[in-house]
Amino acid sequence: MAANIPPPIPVWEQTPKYTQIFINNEWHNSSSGKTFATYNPATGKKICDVQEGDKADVDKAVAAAKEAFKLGSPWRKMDAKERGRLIYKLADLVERDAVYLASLESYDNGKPYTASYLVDIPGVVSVLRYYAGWADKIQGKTIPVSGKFFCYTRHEPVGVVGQIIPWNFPAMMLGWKWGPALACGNTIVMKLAEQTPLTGLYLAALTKEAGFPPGVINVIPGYGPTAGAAISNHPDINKVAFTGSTEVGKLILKASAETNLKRVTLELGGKSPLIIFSDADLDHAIQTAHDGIFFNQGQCCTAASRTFVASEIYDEFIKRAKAKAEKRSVGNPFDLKTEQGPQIDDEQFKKILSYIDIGQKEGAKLVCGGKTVGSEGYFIQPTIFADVKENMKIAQEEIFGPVMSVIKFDSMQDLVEKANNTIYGLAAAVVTKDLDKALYVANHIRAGTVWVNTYNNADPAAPFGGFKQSGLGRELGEYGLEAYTEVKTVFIAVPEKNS
Ligand code: TXE
Repeated sequence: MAANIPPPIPVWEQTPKYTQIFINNEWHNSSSGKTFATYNPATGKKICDVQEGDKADVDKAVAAAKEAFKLGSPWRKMDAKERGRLIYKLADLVERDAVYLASLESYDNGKPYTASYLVDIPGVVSVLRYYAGWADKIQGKTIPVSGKFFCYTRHEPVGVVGQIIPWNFPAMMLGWKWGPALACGNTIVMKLAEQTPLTGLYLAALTKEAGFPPGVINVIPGYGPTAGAAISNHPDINKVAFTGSTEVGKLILKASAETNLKRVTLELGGKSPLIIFSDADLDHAIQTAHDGIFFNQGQCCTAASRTFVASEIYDEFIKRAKAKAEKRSVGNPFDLKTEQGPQIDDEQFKKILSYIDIGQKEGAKLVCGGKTVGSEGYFIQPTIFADVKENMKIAQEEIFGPVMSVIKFDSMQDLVEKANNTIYGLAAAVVTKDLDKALYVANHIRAGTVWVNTYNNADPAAPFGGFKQSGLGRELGEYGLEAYTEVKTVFIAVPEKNS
């Protein structure tokens, strides 16, 4: 799927194939008999009804996952290499069905089909392949302890893991969570976001085709306060991995503390600074700022939502950033020329519009955008605010929409403190040709990822996660395995020990 080849014709007109709950490699209706609708954000119209899982369905899924994790089960007895082979097989099936999956992702989420096909679905394939390779390389150590003992460690799977994912990258977030969990030998109960259940259900079907034993992967469409809370409170779930808002992340940590101290990893919100120094190549800086905030309709936890620009280039930056934003094509996600689709739903749409209103009331200067686009769906113009002050709400709170907030700075003094002046610490970036400045910022910013002269790079091999209230733990890379294993230390008394 090379980036320079146009994506094939989408197949989104098809009716979604799977709309039920996936437990034990079988499709089930909800225990309550309830369903919920999923909508096309480009039109606001219903796509289909989906079975609504809640606590009773989570209980069934956890029982299946527990059974699949039982000592002596096919999954527990399976060679690590075979686990890897199954994950590779799943990746191949995702690749086989990439056009369908990308189409379905754009239909349910609204993101441009070109992004689904060139970024999201290849992202699932690559993270699965990366972790497939790890399956037979997860090793303990032998440790030279004192006395006549042989000591070694085993990296065992944690057990039944609950995974709760958001709607902004539905398939990709699933891949980030399944890859390491499966490589380490865990079993999974995943709750999909209520706004975007369709690709996750299709991927569940592919796990059966790949040959995963029943109960290893269970997938529940449903709401947060019901199905999600049932996962975070469940006594038989050993670990929860969550991506979503900081507010809900705190609820999940609290639920763990109040129940069984399940291990918790959290990938939460952000308010990431992008610092542009006066020596920067201005075209490159503007492109970086533009992509950094507008990618995925601004619905990225890493969005460059505070753009610090040096006073020497500030006026020129604003002028050219405005011209660029005004040219961004907003519209039908299935038009291959579309760069920006709709926001996910009415709630996010209204939240973003209210921040645009707040920004103006707080005295920031609306340079462009600020309005809705078209008469149906949840489209918002690419929006730029200039003269933003660092303690304004639009510079402190996560807007999660296509809204760039530009803050002028005069010198290096206080710059890092200002950039760090947020409860979040997910990512940061700097654009400069001066290596000293780049390294100074990279070393002083309190954020899990720093980009220099680039933005939004993620790679299955490189860890990702947040400082401060942006999260707990790391996903991806070798670091991402830690959350999915328990380390067991074994001492064996031996008659004699030699070095
Ligand atoms: O998030 P929620 P929402 C941020 C972003 C956005 C805001 C609200 O600022 O505007 O959060 O979005 C499940 N127990 N991010 O309301 O509610 C929910 O069903 C257990 C940043 O969509 O956090 C979904 O599956 N689970 C973010 C998932 O949590 C619960 C991506 C995320 O939804 C739950 C999304 C509960 N009590 C939003 N309540 C990122 N880090 O990328 C909800 N959920």
